[in-house]
Amino acid sequence: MNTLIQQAHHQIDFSNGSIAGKKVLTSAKRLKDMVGIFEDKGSFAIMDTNQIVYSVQAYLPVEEGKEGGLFYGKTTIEPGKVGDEYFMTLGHFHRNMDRAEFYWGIQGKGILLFMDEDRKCRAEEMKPGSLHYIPGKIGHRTINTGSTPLHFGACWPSDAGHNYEEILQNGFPVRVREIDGQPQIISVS
Ligand code: M6P
Ligand code: ZN
Repeated sequence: MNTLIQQAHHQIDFSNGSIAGKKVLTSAKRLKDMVGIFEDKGSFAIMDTNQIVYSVQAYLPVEEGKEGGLFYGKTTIEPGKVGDEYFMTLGHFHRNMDRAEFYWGIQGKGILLFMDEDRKCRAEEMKPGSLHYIPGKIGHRTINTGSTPLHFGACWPSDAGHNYEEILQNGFPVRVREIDGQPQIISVS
């Protein structure tokens, strides 16, 4: 029997994690999509709110919500700050609470914040090659603390879903700011 070797359907660019192929979705969050997320409203008000804070590529090989599949994502957070608070993702819990996720750093540097259901937080440093396991029931947000784009990959179950409400309403109890030129995690509630 002659078995034909086919090309993979998708190709990852290892320099930044971006993926090429069918069914790859792209989206962007601009400052105007993040009203109320950053603390310094005065600085926010004088910024160009059309600027992109982060962009996401996602490859969903099966329908979202279907059990048993996996999704691949790549997020790029631009370098930048609102006042002294670094650009970050919105952050979310999974709608299907107990679903876990892997993140891994590809290029740039940042911080991954984890928050449990009691709002207790911890943080891991993200850098090229760092691998982060996000257990179920843990909210997660990523912050670019560097001066170059932070590119990171993600893989999560196709029935995880996104729950943004809790974090949109109550935020995280910590913020990541630049203080004396260094990123610092500051408690805010
Ligand atoms: C990763 C994954 C995606 C997520 C994206 C942006 O790629 O976790 O599921 O959508 O980061 O994060 P957020 O949805 O919190 O804006
Ligand atoms: Zn997630």
